[in-house]
Amino acid sequence: MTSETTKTERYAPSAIEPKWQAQWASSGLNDTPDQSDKPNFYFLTAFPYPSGDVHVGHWYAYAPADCAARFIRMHGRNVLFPMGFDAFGINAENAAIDRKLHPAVWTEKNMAQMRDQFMKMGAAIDWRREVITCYPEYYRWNQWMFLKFLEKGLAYRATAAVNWCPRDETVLANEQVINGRCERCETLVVKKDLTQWFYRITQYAEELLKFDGLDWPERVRVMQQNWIGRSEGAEIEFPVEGHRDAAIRFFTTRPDTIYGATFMVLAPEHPLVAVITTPGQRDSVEAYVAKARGVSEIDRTNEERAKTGVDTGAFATNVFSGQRIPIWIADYVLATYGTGAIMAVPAHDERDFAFAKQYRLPIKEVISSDGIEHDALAAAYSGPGTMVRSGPYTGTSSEVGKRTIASEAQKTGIGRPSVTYRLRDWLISRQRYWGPPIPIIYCDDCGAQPVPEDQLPVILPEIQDFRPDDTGISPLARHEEWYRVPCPKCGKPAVRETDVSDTFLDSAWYFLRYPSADFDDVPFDPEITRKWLPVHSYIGGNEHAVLHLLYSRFITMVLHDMGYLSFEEPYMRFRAHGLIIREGAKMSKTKGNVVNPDDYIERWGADTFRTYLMFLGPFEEGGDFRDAGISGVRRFLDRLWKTAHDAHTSGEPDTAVMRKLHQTIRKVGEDTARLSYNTAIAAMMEYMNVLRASERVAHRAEVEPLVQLVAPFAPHIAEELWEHFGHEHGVFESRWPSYDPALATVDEIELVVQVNGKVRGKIHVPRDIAQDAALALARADAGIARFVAGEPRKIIFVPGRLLNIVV
Ligand code: ANZ
Ligand code: ZN
Repeated sequence: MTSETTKTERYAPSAIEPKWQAQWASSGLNDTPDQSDKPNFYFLTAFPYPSGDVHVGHWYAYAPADCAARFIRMHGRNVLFPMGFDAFGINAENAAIDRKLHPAVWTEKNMAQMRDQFMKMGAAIDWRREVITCYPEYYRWNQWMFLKFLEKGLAYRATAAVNWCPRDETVLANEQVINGRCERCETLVVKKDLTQWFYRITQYAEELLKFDGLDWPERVRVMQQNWIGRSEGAEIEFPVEGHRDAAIRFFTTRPDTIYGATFMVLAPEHPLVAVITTPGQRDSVEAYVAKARGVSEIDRTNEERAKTGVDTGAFATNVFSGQRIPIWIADYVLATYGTGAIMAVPAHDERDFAFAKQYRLPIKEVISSDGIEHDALAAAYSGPGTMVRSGPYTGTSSEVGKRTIASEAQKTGIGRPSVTYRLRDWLISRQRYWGPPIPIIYCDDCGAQPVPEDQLPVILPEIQDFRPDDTGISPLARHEEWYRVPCPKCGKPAVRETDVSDTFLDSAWYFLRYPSADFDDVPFDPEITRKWLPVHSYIGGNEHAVLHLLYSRFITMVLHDMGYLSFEEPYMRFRAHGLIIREGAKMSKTKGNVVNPDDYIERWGADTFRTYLMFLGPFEEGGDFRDAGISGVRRFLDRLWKTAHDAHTSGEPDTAVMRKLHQTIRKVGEDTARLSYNTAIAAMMEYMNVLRASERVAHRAEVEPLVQLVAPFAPHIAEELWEHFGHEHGVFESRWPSYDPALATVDEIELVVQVNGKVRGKIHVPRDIAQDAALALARADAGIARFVAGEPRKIIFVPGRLLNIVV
């Protein structure tokens, strides 16, 4: 069919978008089979919690992910692109409480709405595999895993001073406390003594540091490594005077400084405090201990804060120097790190130095940078050097000293080399309603008994008084009819655990469930799992860098070690998307500047909105949403529409245009593969300009491949134009166009970009680039974009040399 004869209709997204969405749904285009003649590829994006609104932030994560999934499909892969809802948890529960609805009702309503919004985005989701974490068919497997962890000693119950969020009225995992505040509601977290369930993630600290074979951003790996916080050193003990059995064991990363340990400090919560404190010091010690309880961890670890403490009156012996050294308590020593006690070396540790100054304790230099002994130190010296005033070790380098002192301590039986981690076990109990009940039954005679596997799931009952309170007792504990059950072991009356488990446990393994969503008898089918996993590509937010990603890795490693999985890492490639702002400002409801996707779809169409979100900045860095910018993208699609409709088939395509086409195919392919959407779109726009600049009607061979390049970004218009070109099968069943390497080589130059006359960067561009295309590429460069706010007032373009943007 040639198009010269057909009358060109106007591009009307509102007509074609619903049409194709319905068509894709009914043809099952997005229903990915478990096996096909193409290799499988699992493309995952972090599932949302059912807030009821697929907002612009979601779009910013999901539209590019959808683009990548479609792109990979066009490269001949059988791509699984599933979606679900992280439906349990405090967010959903609080929102339901605010609206005076039951969380189940609220969640259901929202999920329906959000599915609809995903459809309007044109997302190629395989909905048959939807995973909803608040359904018993999902969370029974959380409970099953809990039982498996319990069997292996990886789940345990302990009383501990745990993080309590007074606003959410529940305990939090350490990972959910950010700078001393609740990760969710930012309320200051306090300590509370409670008996809780923990997962022994610390047992996997070493494994979690590895990242073998993973393609992850360096930044995320470093964040996890810092969170795990591995420290190498030694554990050594000093005897306490007058207490035969009470040696104080401490962890140090600097055994080489041991001759400079002039006092010791215990955490106020240390169990030996009550044992060793002398009668004369008892009152002041007890007062200090009581006060320390009210101080947040963030304050206790704040380097700037004035050091406080109290003398216990007791003395220890520094076994190495032979000196008698006082034992103090101070809140800068944490009960939960190392052994909760330190040897204080004021000459070489800043905190100890400040403390010694405050309380006039002796400061003894034992490491010297120049090997010479100095009399007074103005500040702690924490660098390396030569050991001085250190008995037989004097003259030894500090690096060597670290090892020799540790092994000497080991020889004499008072210590050993040791490794400490900052990572704490994962507290999984929550005193809330909206989560999976922890499958345990307490019997007076038999203790904590697991619910037998064949009695799973322990169904969360539908109760109306599900609000939390500040007692630390769960809402389910108000429901005798639910929690009174016979002991599974002896049959006597017993009670269920009334806490539910952390939502982060739900999301830690959801990716395993998608491929096996249909299976009732296993959490994930071994054969299906082998076909799809591990996940090839995962896109999520930066906020997941530690919490969710670390938990997922842990759960995967445990399931691997139990023999359920053949791989140890869940996500081979991970990329975090950036955040978008609007006209330079953070979007917020109070400012009233939040972009509502529905308004934009109505005005511009989903294809334009999607493409603009991918165009407005580098995906991993985020960008600035500008209403003026979106019209440029729409103009591009309008032109594509017209050019495709006008295209003819007579004669041969233009050689120069074809050269540019091959260069464009290459660039769009390479850029999209590395999620550099903005530069890929800029390249397509540039090509469009070349097509139009040739002042002739384009040949079909010059346009048709462009429709394929556009398809992952703007799927509806591409499908429509592909059909217009007379193809029997849809554009997503077509293969991504290939390029001729000889034609695709680009003669590139370095173009200097100025903003208001100041050089702000250089970009690599084809020698013959046109002004518009150069401008688009310049604006796609993050370094330059920072200086270009709003629409430029004037452009000065010297082809092949310089672009000056006046704003
Ligand atoms: C003596 C010493 C001398 C230390 C010196 C440092 C420098 P990282 O690197 O973070 O692992 N420490 C040990 N347990 C502690 C606790 N529960 N609360 C507060 N501080 C504690 O830090 C290890 C160092 O932190 C340890 O090495 C110990 O002080 C202190 F020149 O021991 B050090
Ligand atoms: Zn019993």
